[in-house]
Amino acid sequence: MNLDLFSAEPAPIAPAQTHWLSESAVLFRAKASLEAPLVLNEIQTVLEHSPLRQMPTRSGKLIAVSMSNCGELGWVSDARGYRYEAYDPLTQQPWPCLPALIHKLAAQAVQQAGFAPLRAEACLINRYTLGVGMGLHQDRDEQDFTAPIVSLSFGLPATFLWGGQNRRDKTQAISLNHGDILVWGGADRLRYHGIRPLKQGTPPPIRHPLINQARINCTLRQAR
Ligand code: MD6
Ligand code: FE
Repeated sequence: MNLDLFSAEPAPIAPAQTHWLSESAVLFRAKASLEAPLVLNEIQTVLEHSPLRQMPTRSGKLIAVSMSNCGELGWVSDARGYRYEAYDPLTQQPWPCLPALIHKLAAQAVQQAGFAPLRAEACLINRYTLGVGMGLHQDRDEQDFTAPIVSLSFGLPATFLWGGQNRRDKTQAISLNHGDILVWGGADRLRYHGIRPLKQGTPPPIRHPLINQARINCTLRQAR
């Protein structure tokens, strides 16, 4: 083999693969995988201040996914319903600040997806353990549906169900893997979606207590 040691071309770094799920939804495969250990540390610091908890719904049943938030506003559920709050009801303190790297990764993805810059006021942190999923829902607790949502996934792969504008529309199953970033908005902003109960799967190449037999998902939104 003739190794050209003086080639001006550096070894190409594989670009994150980009998949358009539809008109206004883009999946960037593994886009955050290099930064994952640092992002998980950022999340761990957030959770030391505002711990994960299972929130009750209006009916009194607990949501299976454990949740917390960072940023100016946090998504909460209780006997009064779903809404955004500036204070963590558990600690009665403001939610921890949105960590810098999470913000940077989300802003880059929004730009690459071709959306206007996001005012990321709220970052919901979801943790799924084996057997835990999230039923089909729309994200409609925000005031402005023209702003996109950015979602970052870490840990075990999950099956994301991508539906239509009506609950009964057919869903497409998409695997969300460690380091994947999903951006969606525009015409797709109110699509139904959910997560199948988490199964054992190929673990990511790094270890971190937050993703030991679990999946972490963060969604950043403009809430008001
Ligand atoms: C999850 N995600 O991936 C749940 N919603 O665990 C969501 O419910 C979601 O990923 C709106 C936009 C992106 C999402
Ligand atoms: Fe959602």
